[in-house]
Amino acid sequence: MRRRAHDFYEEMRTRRTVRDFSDKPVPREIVERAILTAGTAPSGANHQPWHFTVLGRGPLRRRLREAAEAEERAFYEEKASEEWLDALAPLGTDANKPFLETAPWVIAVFAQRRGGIEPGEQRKNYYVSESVGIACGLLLASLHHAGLATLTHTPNPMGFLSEICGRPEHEKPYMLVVAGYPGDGARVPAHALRKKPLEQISDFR
Ligand code: IYR
Repeated sequence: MRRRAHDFYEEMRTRRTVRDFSDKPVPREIVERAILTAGTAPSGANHQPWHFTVLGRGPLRRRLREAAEAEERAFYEEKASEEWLDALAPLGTDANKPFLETAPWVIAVFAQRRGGIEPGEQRKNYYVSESVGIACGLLLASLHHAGLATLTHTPNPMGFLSEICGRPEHEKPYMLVVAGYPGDGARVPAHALRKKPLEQISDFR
């Protein structure tokens, strides 16, 4: 048990958010398996209030990039407070999101306000955002375990995603997960390597 807990930590702590992706293809099966893994997450009343729209490379990806970059430009040039821009500075992000076109896969995650378990059901869902957040964590862990780099991306607002992916109004666009191989010479900011020690993130009583 100790060894398994230790080994899992050692593996997960090598996960890095990457913002520069290669166009090298990744088999669809890897993404399918990661989504099945995400689908094992606990959820309110086991309603599994998530939907994953997987965008391979193609015309939708250009639309996605253009729409996301338009929102990001508004964010970086007008909407973001000085405090927020200051917090982002060590990451070196900006409004350009070429990876939305180059990476082999972009997974758009939707949170279903209504659904239930059976296909076509429209029951109220519970703890939607908690459930979908956990599922996204498992999705990232699975993709990392498979040997892929990932990026969680949340342009704000994300309404354009529903239209591009053809999803209904009662589903809230939750997050984009980009997956693939890092681009040649991809680098991660030193800031991202600083993880808080156990004493700072926990206490035992
Ligand atoms: N969505 C923007 C800004 C951004 C916000 C946070 I908080 C980050 O941790 C990273 C980026 C973008 O993707 O550039």
